[in-house]
Amino acid sequence: MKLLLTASVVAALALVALPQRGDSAALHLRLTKSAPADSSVVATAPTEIKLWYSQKPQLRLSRVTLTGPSGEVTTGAIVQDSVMLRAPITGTMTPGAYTVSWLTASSDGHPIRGTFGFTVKPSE
Ligand SMILES: [Cu+2]
Repeated sequence: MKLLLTASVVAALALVALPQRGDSAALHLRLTKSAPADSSVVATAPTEIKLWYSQKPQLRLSRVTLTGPSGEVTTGAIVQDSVMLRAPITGTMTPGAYTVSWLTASSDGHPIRGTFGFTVKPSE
């Protein structure tokens, strides 16, 4: 009986100690909003990219890349404000289609990435 009890306690502890698997999506943040917004058409070139997440991202693991008709556009150091990341655009933006690629991590440290696009309308 004592042995059986010990075995069940060990089994219960093993369940509690089971590591959280990396595919547990509930632990992972997702992009909830951006500025410019996904698939938006803007009349003037933005001066920054803003990304809002479902939970606080890790700044030191965050990267933002902006690519346009003439290739990559230079962005400055990312600034964090709680669940929001902001990357200033320091390069020149001509009218055309742009893609934002972002990389960050939620609290468990697993990298999460995504892309979205927007268009800068030619001036009339
Ligand atoms: Cu994870």
